[in-house]
Amino acid sequence: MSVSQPPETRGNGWVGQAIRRKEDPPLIKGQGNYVDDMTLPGMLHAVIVRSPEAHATITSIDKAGAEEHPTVVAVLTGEDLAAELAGPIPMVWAPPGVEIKTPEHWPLARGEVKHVGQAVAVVVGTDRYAVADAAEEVIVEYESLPAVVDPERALEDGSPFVWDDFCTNQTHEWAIAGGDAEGALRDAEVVVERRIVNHRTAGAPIEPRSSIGDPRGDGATLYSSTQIPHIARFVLSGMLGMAEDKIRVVAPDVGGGFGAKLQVYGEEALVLAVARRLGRPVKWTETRSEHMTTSHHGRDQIAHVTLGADREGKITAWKVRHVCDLGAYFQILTPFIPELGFPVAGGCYAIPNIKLEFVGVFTNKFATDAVRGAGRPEQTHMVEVMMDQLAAEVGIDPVELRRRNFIAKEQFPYETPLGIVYDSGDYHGSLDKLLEHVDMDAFRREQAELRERGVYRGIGLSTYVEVCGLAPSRAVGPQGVGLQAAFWESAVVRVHPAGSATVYTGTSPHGQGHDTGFAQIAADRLGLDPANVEVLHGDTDQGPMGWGTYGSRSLAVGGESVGRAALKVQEKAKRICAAMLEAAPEDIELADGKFQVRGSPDKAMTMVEIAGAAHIPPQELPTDIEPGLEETSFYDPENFVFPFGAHACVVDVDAETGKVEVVRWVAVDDCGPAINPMLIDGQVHGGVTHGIGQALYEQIVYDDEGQLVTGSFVDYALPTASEVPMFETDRTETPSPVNQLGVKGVGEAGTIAASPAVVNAVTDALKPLGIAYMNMPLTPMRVWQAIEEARGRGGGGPARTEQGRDVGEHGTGAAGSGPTSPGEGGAL
Ligand code: MCN
Repeated sequence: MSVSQPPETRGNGWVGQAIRRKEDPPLIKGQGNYVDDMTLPGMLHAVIVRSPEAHATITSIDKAGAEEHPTVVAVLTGEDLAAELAGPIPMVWAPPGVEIKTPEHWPLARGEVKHVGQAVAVVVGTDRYAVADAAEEVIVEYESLPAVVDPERALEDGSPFVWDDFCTNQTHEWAIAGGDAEGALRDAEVVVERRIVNHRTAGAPIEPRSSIGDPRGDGATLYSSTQIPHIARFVLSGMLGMAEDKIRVVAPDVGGGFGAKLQVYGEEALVLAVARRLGRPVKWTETRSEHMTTSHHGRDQIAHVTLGADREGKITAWKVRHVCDLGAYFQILTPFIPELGFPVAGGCYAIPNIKLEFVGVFTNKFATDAVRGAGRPEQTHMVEVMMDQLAAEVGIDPVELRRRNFIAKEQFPYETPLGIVYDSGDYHGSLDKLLEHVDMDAFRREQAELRERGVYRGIGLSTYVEVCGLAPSRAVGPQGVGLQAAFWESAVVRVHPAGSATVYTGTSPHGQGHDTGFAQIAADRLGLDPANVEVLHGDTDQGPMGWGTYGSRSLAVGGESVGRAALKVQEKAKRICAAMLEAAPEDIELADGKFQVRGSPDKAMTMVEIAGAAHIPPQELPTDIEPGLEETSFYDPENFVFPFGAHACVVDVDAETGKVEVVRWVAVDDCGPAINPMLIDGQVHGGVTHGIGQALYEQIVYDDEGQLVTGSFVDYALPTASEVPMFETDRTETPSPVNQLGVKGVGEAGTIAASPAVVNAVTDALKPLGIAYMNMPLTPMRVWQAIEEARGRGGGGPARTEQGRDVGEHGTGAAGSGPTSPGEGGAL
C-alpha cells in the first residue's frame, strides 16, 4: 500500500497505526454487557401483541384470558396507556414550503392498524416465556380493510387509501434542480432512460433491539440498544412529558445497528411508560421476526432515470423522478431519507444540469428510514449503473467514459449544480490506483477465453463519491434542509492526577471502533499511550450532549471534536510545563511522548508529571493557571466531507442456474488520512458485504395482501463469509480541508460503492446473451429467467423493447443508435 505521508495534524505518532481494537477482548470473550444481559431488581418482561392484519379496524380487544395468567401483572392497550404518553412518535423533517402529510403514530394502535406487526397491546409479567404464552391469549378482533402494497399503484386513481383523511396516498413531493436538465435533454445526442428499482431491505444487526425502562429514583432510566442515546432522551422527554434532566438514556454494548437503531421506536417509550405506571423496571427484547417486521426498513425506491449525453459520452443532463415507498407511518426521519442522497446526485461527474423529484407514498407496510448509506446508495447505484448503460449505448469503454466525465482534481472545491460543495477529491487518482490492481486488458483476454468454454465472467466498476460527516447544523437544520435538529458533536478530555485520561464523546459506537480510534487521536495530542486513554460514550448522564453515530459522521465530527478538546488540554499542559521549566509556552513542543523545551530534549516533562502539577499545584505554578486538566469542545463543521473511491467486482454467472458468484473484489477508498487503517479495512469489508447482500440476496418482500413474506433469516438471505471473496483493499489519502484531522467518513463507503459494481459485473458477464440490465436483487431465479428469455429471443439478437413492471425486472441489449425512447434498452 502506498499512501501519502502523514500531515502535521497527526501529532505524536499513534494516528495512522493499525493497532488492534481495544474494545474487542471483552466482546469476544463473552464479557460484553448488552441490554438483554441486564437484570434489574423486580424487573418485569413485556411481550407485544401485534397485528396479523395489514389494514383493519380493531373492533374489540379481549384481555381476560391473558390477565388470568398467574405470572401476568398487566395487559395494556393504546387506550389504557393514553394518560402515560404526552405525545406521539415525532417525525422531525419540516422542509420550508413543503407540506408533508404526517399521521399520528402512537406506540400502541388506537382503533385501527395500518401494517402487519403493528403493536396493539402489551402484556407484562414476571416470567418472559409465560408472558409470551399469555400474549397468545389476548383476543383481538379486526375488520379487514383493503391493503395498498405497490407504491406506483398506490398513486393511481381508484387506489384504496392508507389514510382516508388525507384522501391521497402521496405523502409529499420535494424537488431540487440546478441548470436546465429539460433543455439539455432536448438537445442531447443520446438519451438513456431506465426504471431502476432499489428494493426494500432490513438493517439486520446481530443483536436485535432491546430496551429496559427503569422508573426507580427521581425520574426514569432507559437502557436501550440505540445508536442515538441523547436524541432518544430529547424525543422521549416530549413523548413522556418529562423534563430531559429527569430522563437518563444508556446505550451499553450495542451489537450493530446499520441504521436500524438510528431511531426512537415506540417500544422505547412503551417500556418507560409501562414501567412508570407499574413502578417496576420493564424489559422488552425483540425476536428476529419482530425485527424483520417492525424495525425500520431501508431503500424501497423506484427511480425513473433519464440521462442525456453527446456521442463522445460527455454527460449533459441528469434527471430522476423517485417514487419512495415510506410505509404506513413515519419514524423520526422517514420522508427525509430518500432526499438525503441529493448532495451526491451526479456522482463523481461534472454534470451541468441536474433535476431531482421525490414523491413519497404511503403503503400498508412498516416505515422505511435510514439503513447504511440512507439515500446515498440509491443515488450512487443509479449513477454508476447508468454510466455502464451509457457506455454500452455510445460504444465507449466504461473506464474511459468515467475518465471523460470525472470532476478534475484541479476543480476542487467543486460546486455541483445543486449548490453542494465537494471539499476535495482526486477521482482519476483512485481509478488509476484501482487499475494498478486490476489489469483490464488481461481480464478481457481471460473473459474471452472463458466465454469460449461457456463460462460467463464479468467485471463491474463503481467510482463513487459519498457525502458524510453529518453535518453542518445550519445546512441541515431548520433553516437548511429542514431537520428539526442540529448535528455538531461534543467531547470532553480529562487527564487524571496520575496521568491517564478519559475521553467522553457524544457519538455512540456500536461496532465501529471509536474506543480505539478516538483514543489514538487523544493520545497523540496528550503524549500518552492509547492504552491509557479510555473512551466513554452512550450515557446521557456522562459528558455533554451529543448527536450519536450514523451518517459516517463520528470521526469527521466527533473525532474532530475529541482532537480539538485534546489540543486545548495540550495547550494548558504546555503552559504548566513552561512554568515548571522556566521557559516560554511557545517554546514547548510535544515530541516522542514528552513535553520538552524546543531544542533541549533533556529539559522535558511527561504528561504524568504535568498532570500531577495540574492537580496538586506546586509553588512555582502561577496562580492564574487554574487547577485540573480537563477541556470540553463543541464542534460544528463548516461543510460535509466527501469520501470517494473506485471499486471493481468480478463475478461468474452460472448460465444454467442463474447463480452469481463474486470471485474478486478490489476496493480503493479515500477517507482522508487514516486514523487506524485496520478500522478502515474492517469498515470496508463489512460495508461491501452489506452492498453485495442487497445486490444478490437480501430483500424484504410483502405479498399483495400486505403480509410479510420474509419474516426470518430463512427467507431473508444475508450473505455470510462463504458468499464473499477475500477483499483486496487499498487507499489513496486526499485530506479534507473541512477539519483539522483532514478526515472523511468510511462507515458506509463500501455499501454505497458495492451494489452498482455487482450489477455492472453481472451485466458485463451476460452481454453475449443480449441482457443489458437487470434490477436487484440478482437472485438465481431472476438471472435465470433473464437468460431464458434472452435465449428464447435467440440471445445476442437485436434489442427488444420490454415495458411494464410485470415482465420481470430485466431488459434486453441496448444496441440502438441515436436517442432512445422510454423503455428502450430494457429499462424495467
Ligand atoms: N476511520 C479511520 N480513519 C479514517 C476514517 C474512518 O480510522 N480516515 C475509522 C473511525 O475512527 C471509525 C470508523 O473508521 O472507527 C468509522 O468511522 P466513520 O466513517 O466516522 O463512521 P461512524 O463511526 O459514524 O459509523 C457510522 C457508520 C454507519 S452510518 C453505519 S450504518 C455502520 C457503520 O458505520 N454501521 C455499523 N459501520 C458499522 N460497523 C459495525 N460493526 N456495525 C454497524 O452497525
